[in-house]
Amino acid sequence: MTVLQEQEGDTLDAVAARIRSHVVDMCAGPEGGHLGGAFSSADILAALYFSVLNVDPQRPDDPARDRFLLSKGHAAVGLYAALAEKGFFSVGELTGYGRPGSRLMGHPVRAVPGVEMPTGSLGHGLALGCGFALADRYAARDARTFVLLGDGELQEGSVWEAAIAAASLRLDRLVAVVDRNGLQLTGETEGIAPMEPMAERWRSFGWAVRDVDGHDPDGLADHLDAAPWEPGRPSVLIARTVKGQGLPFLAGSSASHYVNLSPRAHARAVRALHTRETTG
Ligand SMILES: Cc1ncc(C[n+]2csc(CCOP(=O)(O)OP(=O)(O)O)c2C)c(N)n1
Ligand SMILES: [Mg+2]
Repeated sequence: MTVLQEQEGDTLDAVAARIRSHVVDMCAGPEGGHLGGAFSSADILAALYFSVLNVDPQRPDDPARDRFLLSKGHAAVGLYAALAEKGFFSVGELTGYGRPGSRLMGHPVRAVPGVEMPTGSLGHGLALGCGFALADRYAARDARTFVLLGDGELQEGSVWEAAIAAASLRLDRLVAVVDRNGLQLTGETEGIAPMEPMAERWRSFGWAVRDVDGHDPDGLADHLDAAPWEPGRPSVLIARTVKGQGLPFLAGSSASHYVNLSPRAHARAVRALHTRETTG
């Protein structure tokens, strides 16, 4: 039986805090996990699943649903936490993450309720999103498709092919979110392949652009709810984030990218999250 986790009167901040807490627990398991990018996108995921997306965990295949694609599929632990909190499967299932027999693996697959496409090889989500948005148009459905991209992922040329296609097809039901945490696997994106001014780049490709604080879930929800922002143009929200946001000893550091927390590090992380929650 599916256990519904959504709690009445929940704030988006509270949901994001629970997502981070589940991620910390999963990253202490045998598989470890991509904590940094899951933490930078936790507020985005909370806003999407608990305010924006028209999805029903009881009807995950409803043709009229909105779609969400985690193009940066390595942040799977964040997605699993959000899906479990939303009620697509039980929160208890998260303890099986990365263990033999579990469907919750290091990268998401379609066997997991709520996962629209398997992702993990970077650079494909936006093109897939174009396909979903086009299919909705042909079927005369007014659903929207949201795609979450990493900022390092933007170095993949296929992202820009998709950006060109979306603009030329006038796919204004397509919304991209860039998790602009400034870090990729091995260091700073601006040191490796500069992308600024990022808003201008997207604008020049024909997209409507907003450049915002990625750790304000209510603000994020307002922007995403309002898309499309310009008729006939796809929308991209550049969400300014911090990789590992929420854990002082990892935040803003490449070391947060992938972690396998020891019992001691796990206890420290739990304490840090608790302190953050109780002191704001
Ligand atoms: C095509 C491809 N190349 C390389 C990788 C390995 N890889 C996994 S995560 C990552 C860094 C991604 O950085 P970013 O997109 O900024 O993600 P975030 O900072 O949100 O974790 C890389 C290179 C991959 N998954 N796919
Ligand atoms: Mg990044």
